[in-house]
Amino acid sequence: MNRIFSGVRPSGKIHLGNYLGALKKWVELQDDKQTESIIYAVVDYHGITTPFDPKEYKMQIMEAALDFLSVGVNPEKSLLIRQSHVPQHTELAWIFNTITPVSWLERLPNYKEKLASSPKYNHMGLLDYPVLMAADILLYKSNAVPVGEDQKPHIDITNEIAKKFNSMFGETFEPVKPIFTEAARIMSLQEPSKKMSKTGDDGIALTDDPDAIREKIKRAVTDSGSEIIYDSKNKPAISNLLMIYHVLSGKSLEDLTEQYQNKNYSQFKNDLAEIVVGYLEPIQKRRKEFSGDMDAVEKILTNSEKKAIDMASATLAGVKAKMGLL
Ligand code: AQP
Repeated sequence: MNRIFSGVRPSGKIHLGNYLGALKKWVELQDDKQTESIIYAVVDYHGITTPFDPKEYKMQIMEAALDFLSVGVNPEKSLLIRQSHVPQHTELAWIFNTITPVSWLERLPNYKEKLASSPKYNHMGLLDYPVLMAADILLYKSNAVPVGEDQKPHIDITNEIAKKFNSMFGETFEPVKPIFTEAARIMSLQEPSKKMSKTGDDGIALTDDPDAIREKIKRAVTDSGSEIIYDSKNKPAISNLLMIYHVLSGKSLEDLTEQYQNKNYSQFKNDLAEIVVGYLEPIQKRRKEFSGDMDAVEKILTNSEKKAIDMASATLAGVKAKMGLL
């Protein structure tokens, strides 16, 4: 049985990459017979490892929670928490810090990339991000994590930490597996060699209005040659757009290739824009409903956090007992 944990940093507007790589799967897993428990988190302590505005941050955290609810995270099936409201996350991370070699963290690609984009943010929190992520997952004895492909090295570190803890203090944690979707790496619409990100300016946010979506897709770069075929190596830009079209429309890549055989990029992009607009419409409608009652959203979070604290406390007590801390 799968015990699921996953999270999103409230570092900006949640975009189609986050949705297709993770959130869409989150919703599907709620109805999977193999699912035993689910915790989805706004990982606000991870969010402060890169530049953020404290005046905006509280709102960004609630915006992320709204996005979770609007895409279909159901509080009756999943716990929906703010990481910083369950203090056991950082407590377990501290314990894991004492068994994690710094060299495991320094070589991670995400650390190097984030450091390159904000060199002044070279602090312990950025380096330590994967240790906190290991704590997030293992705190609930989770064994399955739906994430985008960029998170694979962090899942590997989680397993290394779990293995090391087990060998030092006795069997405690099970191996963790990542769950990837078909669209595990949606690329930037302007630079298809980079992944779409919240901090980039070209991501399609789940909250973008129809005109903004049409404009972003119209401006998306394309590859040389006019063929509309899926070939991620030689045609990364059009393949990325085709992948988005395929997942949101349910049409196969082969059918799409056939449909656009004698059509140009502009016809293809117009149709894709309408697919995205149509797909996001009900999500945006639900978001409006939830945002009309933020007290209810707060209640969903606090109820979930109470339950999460009970689960987390049990794991932490077991960990501490094994380490001679109780
Ligand atoms: N482009 C992407 N394609 C597929 N999946 C993606 N994810 C992120 N970008 C893509 C997945 O979304 C989940 C939440 O991501 P995150 O908030 O934990 O952190 P991130 O990977 O740092 O996300 P961003 O969007 O790139 O934000 P910024 O710009 O703030 O760094 C994860 O499961 C992630 O894999």
